[in-house]
Amino acid sequence: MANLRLSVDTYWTSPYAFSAFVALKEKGHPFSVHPVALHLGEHKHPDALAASLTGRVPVLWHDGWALSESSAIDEYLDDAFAPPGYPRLFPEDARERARARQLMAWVRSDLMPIRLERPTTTLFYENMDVQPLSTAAQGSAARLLGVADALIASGRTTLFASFCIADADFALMLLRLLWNAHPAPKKVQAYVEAQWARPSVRAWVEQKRPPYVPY
Ligand SMILES: N[C@@H](CCC(=O)N[C@@H](CS)C(=O)NCC(=O)O)C(=O)O
Repeated sequence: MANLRLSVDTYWTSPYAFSAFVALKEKGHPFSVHPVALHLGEHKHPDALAASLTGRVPVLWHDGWALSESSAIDEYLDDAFAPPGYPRLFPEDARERARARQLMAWVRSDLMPIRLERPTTTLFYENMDVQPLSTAAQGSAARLLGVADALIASGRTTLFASFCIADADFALMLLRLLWNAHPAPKKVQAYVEAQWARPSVRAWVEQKRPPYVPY
């Protein structure tokens, strides 16, 4: 049986580790988790660097072989544990699969003001300080909600006919606004709520976390 291990941050707040963790859970294959203390520089240890190459989490270990970069991990898992034996992480249709990858690349490379002003600590820890969004973040929020409005069909709680890993990533990005009292259309709220109720997502959300120490 395959030996799978995932390195995540000790606080369980990394949106990238979240994506890889949800992907693994969706596959249903047993795996272990290795929390890495980023605030103590554990990811910069020579062994960790040699494995990740990038000096970041998440890192997936599969039978001793290591891979970092969350979207590469998600795609690798869909290749290594492919349908029909395992649930699909990316849509079968080429254009839907491309759209999912586009969205995943976008939430990782853009919308920086939202990521800075609504960090994931505001989702996974209580009583985090939040200030009103800056003008730049309001602009990013309008773009994010515009994309959500264009891609989420009324009455549907997944982007495509069934769940794909882009749903989890997209919901997490939207949640940065919604859980910080940002208004959003009902269909977007319903989409995010449904995604946040998925068992694979709950498994991440409900992790026991150590007290958060800013670093
Ligand atoms: N593009 C990478 C980003 C990974 C990343 O930035 N991880 C952060 C935690 S959220 C990290 O390891 N930070 C430690 C550092 O940069 O020193 C991915 O998608 O996996």
